[in-house]
Amino acid sequence: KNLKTQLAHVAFDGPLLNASGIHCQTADELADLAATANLGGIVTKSATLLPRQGNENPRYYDLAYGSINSMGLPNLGYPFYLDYVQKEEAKPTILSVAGLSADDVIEVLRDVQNSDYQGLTELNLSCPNVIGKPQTAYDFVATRKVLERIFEFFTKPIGVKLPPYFDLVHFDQIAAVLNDFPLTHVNTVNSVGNGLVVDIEKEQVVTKAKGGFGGLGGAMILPTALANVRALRQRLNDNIAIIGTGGVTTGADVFAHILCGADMVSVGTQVIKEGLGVYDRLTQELQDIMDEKGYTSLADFRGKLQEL
Ligand code: RRO
Repeated sequence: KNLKTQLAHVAFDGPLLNASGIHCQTADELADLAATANLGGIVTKSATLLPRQGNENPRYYDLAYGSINSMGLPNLGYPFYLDYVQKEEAKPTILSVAGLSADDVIEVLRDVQNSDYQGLTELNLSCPNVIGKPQTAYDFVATRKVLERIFEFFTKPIGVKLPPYFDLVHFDQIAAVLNDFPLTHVNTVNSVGNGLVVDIEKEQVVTKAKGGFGGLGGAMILPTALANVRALRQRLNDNIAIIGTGGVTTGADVFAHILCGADMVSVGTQVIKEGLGVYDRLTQELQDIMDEKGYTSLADFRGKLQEL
């Protein structure tokens, strides 16, 4: 079977990625990803202009049905990740970039543009956990403005990471913005922002920052993630690829993302629960489903979800 896939000019041996933020902040973690079988490519922790410690602990909490996090964008600063992606040879990379302001984003992307890096970049417009900062992509005017500024000078392949949307009108509105720009891809979804988990024994929240409000991930967000992949695939230009992220715990979930239109699929919470061996298991389970159905490539079923 052939699990090959592609984003813009970049070819991947398989469709699976780590979700940004998952096991990709330090040099050691990134080296682990480079050595992970059945991981098609490597996404970096979202990088900011300056290094950040992130929010106070506890900032990640494991749940039976997923996870909640309030990490607060801890990262080593973009020069580290820009250097890393230029040296990585084992797999294709996606350099994730975030900003505390549009000016920060522009400054980082100018350096990416001026570097020798020829791979993919992804602008995170959807971090829910930076204290006092809204998720940019919920503001359609601000999103258009930052993309206009970026494409005045940026000529390398770049996509965006989006938050989940919950209204069909919002899918129309974000797609209308994104379709006006030469984006390589859209990565959907980031965590479901500002959930609240309650420990009833302690009568307490479970993460420290923002009074316990944090981003939800894992099995509980799968239907939301699939809806976002499907709704955006129905609305975005054909030349914008889709990375499906959210709620994957089985090969069947990977299959579902691809059926909704995903070109690649990333895994976050389940990597933390199970370790990097998860990519072997998901790949085997996906292949078993393809075998059963007689499919030999991802294109045989990508985007082919049927309506009743
Ligand atoms: O670091 C985080 O708190 C974080 C980020 Br930047 C993000 O994009 N999504 C998320 O769930 N956590």
